[in-house]
Amino acid sequence: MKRIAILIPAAALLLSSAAQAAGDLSRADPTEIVIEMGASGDKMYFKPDNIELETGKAYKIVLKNVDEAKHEIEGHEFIEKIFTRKVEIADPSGGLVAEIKGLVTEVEVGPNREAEWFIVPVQTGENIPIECGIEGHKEAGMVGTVTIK
Ligand SMILES: [Cu+2]
Repeated sequence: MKRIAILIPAAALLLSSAAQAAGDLSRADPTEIVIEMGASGDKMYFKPDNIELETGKAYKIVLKNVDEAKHEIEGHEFIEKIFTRKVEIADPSGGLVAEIKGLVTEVEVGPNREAEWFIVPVQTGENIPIECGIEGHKEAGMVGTVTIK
């Protein structure tokens, strides 16, 4: 049932953009937002830990892990409110390693690496929780919120 809830907004987005001839959102120039994933002492964090997005706008969320440990970003409610265009992974020199398209429910980033998550929010929501799903990281403070206007 969860899968249906995710697919409907994406389908509605594609239908409405076609009907309004508002342009191809899957190719729109994205607004870049960098979220740093890291640790300081015994605390772990997302920085910033609150981001604000708008429905119908294209975003490139750069997940920049500056830590020696791997980190993830996930959140069931958040995933249901966005359409993922793709996830891109580059090698340290910037060469493309992989471009992943389709339903994404979490993104895990290796130590001192980054990934780019291209999304279009399709539903509004206030203070939608996100967290790192790796054991103990949420408890260490690796949580945040997303507001979609
Ligand atoms: Cu983490």
